Amino acid sequence: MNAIGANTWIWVSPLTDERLAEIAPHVRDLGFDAIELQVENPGDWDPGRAAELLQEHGLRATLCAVMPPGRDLLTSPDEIAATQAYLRHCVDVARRIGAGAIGGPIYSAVGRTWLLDADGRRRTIARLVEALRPVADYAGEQGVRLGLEPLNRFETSLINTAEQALEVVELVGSTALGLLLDTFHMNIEEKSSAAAIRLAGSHLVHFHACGCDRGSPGHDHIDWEAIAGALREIAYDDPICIESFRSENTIIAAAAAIWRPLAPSPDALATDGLSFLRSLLAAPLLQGSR
Ligand code: LER
Ligand code: MN
Repeated sequence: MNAIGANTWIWVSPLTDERLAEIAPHVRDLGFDAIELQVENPGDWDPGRAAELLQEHGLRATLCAVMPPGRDLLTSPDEIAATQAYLRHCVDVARRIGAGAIGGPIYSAVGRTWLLDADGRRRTIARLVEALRPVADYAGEQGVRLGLEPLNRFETSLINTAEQALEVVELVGSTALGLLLDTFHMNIEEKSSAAAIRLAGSHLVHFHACGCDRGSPGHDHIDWEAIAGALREIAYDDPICIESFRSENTIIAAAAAIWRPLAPSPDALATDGLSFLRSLLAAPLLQGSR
């Protein structure tokens, strides 16, 4: 069965060494196998200390890159260079904490949307491929994979679907570059989340699970049996992480448009989601799930 993780944004933002020292044992006590950390600002927390802490508590690590305004692979040369340096730093952090992949919308700032005609889109994707290739090469050298994450149309206009992400993956042509799929975004953008997972196939390097309202997975209208069936079909065996946020963490809450509590408490969100995912993944595969 896949390792199940929780991201620390369910509880805090930004992450610090002190906060991680409290949350890691808590996440372990709640029953998770993995914890997802984020590099909001390099230096917020120390990767060496985090590696020791996660080892002490027997937690696997997963890592997300964060793309606020100003972090972008499609803007000015200076901003692109700084973003490439940031992503290389994330690769180093992933390596240090033992995360096999870093995921996120590693192409453009979250919330930046603009209209492109077919020709403009072709040129923009070509620029993205040029900017991503050296980062993917570096990740490959370090033995870390990158998961390009499609986001919903309100968070980006560039890559909304698995098919669009795969186009970039194929053009970059590096085995280090794959996809991160997130049930929240797929529920908005894909005709079938299960079909998107099957399309990603062996390129899927990480997976975010949360309800259609960004709360706990389960007890919502997402077709979880079909998703579990597709993940099994493509033999996805890396972690599945619950990704959610709370309105108290104002910067990330505004980026993800979290305006109300999504559960009675962060712990309730995490534990409800964990027990749902464990029983989902343990259940026999339903025939014909789409
Ligand atoms: C990041 O993984 C994500 O899914 C975004 O929606 C965060 O704004
Ligand atoms: Mn996500």
